[in-house]
Amino acid sequence: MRTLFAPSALLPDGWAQQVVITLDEAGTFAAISAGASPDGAERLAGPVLPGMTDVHSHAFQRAMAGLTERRGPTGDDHFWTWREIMYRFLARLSPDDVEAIAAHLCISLLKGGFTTLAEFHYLQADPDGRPYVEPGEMGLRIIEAARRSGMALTLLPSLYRQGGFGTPHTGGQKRFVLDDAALSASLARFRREAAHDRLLRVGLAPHSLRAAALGDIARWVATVRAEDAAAPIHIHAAEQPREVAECLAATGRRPVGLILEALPVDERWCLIHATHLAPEEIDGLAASGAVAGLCPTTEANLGDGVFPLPRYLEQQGRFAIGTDSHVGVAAAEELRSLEASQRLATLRRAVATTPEEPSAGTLLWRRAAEAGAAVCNQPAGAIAPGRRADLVVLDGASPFLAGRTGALAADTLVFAGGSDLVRDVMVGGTWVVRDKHHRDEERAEAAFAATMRRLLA
Ligand code: NGQ
Ligand code: ZN
Repeated sequence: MRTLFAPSALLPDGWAQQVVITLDEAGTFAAISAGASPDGAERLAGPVLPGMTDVHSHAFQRAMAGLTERRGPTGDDHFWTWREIMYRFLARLSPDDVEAIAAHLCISLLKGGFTTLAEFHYLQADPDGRPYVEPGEMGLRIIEAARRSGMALTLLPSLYRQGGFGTPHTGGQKRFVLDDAALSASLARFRREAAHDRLLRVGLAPHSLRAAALGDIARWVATVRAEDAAAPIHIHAAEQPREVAECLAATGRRPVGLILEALPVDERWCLIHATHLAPEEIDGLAASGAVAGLCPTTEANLGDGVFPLPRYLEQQGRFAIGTDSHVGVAAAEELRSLEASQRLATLRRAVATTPEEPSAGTLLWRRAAEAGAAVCNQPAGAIAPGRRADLVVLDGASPFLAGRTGALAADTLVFAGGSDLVRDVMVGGTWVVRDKHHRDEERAEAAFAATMRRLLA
């Protein structure tokens, strides 16, 4: 047993002061007591929050951040032209490249307050579109990168079979497609890894209704759930108006409505983006218990649109955050961008609040951490007995946090700070970031830089 003392800590029912946190040997919270004495405990350097889960990542896209911000030849630049650039970028990536990119990414995310990463893994085949000889080769590299960093990982191999509703996949998409045998072999390999790794979980990511037929999705969800009833299912949905229009044309239904109606959606499903929703879809998604996986900095970067948060929160909808294309890598930045998009759309302030929780920073962090961990099948997401000890300790010595604790510290972090205010990060009882430093960061930075120089040469 180990005890930590926090001047203030974000607990399941709000901020508490003078908190003693007891951990057991397995790295799980054993007891939490507020208003306690610091005697004999390790003193933490500032206010403490539960580690955040990053529910949506395509790790390789970190290497593209900043490379796609130029006007194209026609001046008509949007999500679908970005996607073409992305396809050209990934065509040459090797497993070594992906591992170097992912290793650097994990460290950046840990320093940004994320303790778990959900990798929506669709870059699965070799450059010719054939399965790697070693089943799950690319996913194993992401597992290796996460392990070296100390970050928890939920790996979600993707079901990707077609280019659009009923149309074949294109050349740029050939690295995403695995046939049934290859996808089964990958899943079996990842499950073997998870069997002896307490920080690793495995689920399934049907890419989207565009990229897999409804019947295929239903069949694969049933197969995966038969092996593991708790397996998370993540799917992209309704990110762009064109996707909604194509779905309507092909099926007569909007994507989120169709997913809710035709698939066994429950609280272990995460609908990524879910940006373009009709009112009944907002209510239906909230009522299903599924989580909306919002990726605010990427959605802004790609020109996706604005998620209807006020109505969704009124309906008690659950949400989590993802860094997706990794133009941002800090939990605070995602939450700030989420609230900012709402203020721009509604001309209101303090949108993500309730009379009971008036601090937007507190509400956003606590709810995203709780729903994010749950929908990635990770026993984390709150500072509470029985949960894995994933902690983010703020830099109490920062002049910016002088005189601010509790909700004011959360609001300062979310609305005026970022990775700079994160001092120490713990995953499963182990410190992985100490005094703003990760033990592997110099090596990971050098490998990432070498990879980038080669890719850009
Ligand atoms: C992805 N990214 O899978 O990387 C997608 C683009 C698609 C985002 N949606 C590809 N942000 O949706 O077809
Ligand atoms: Zn995505």
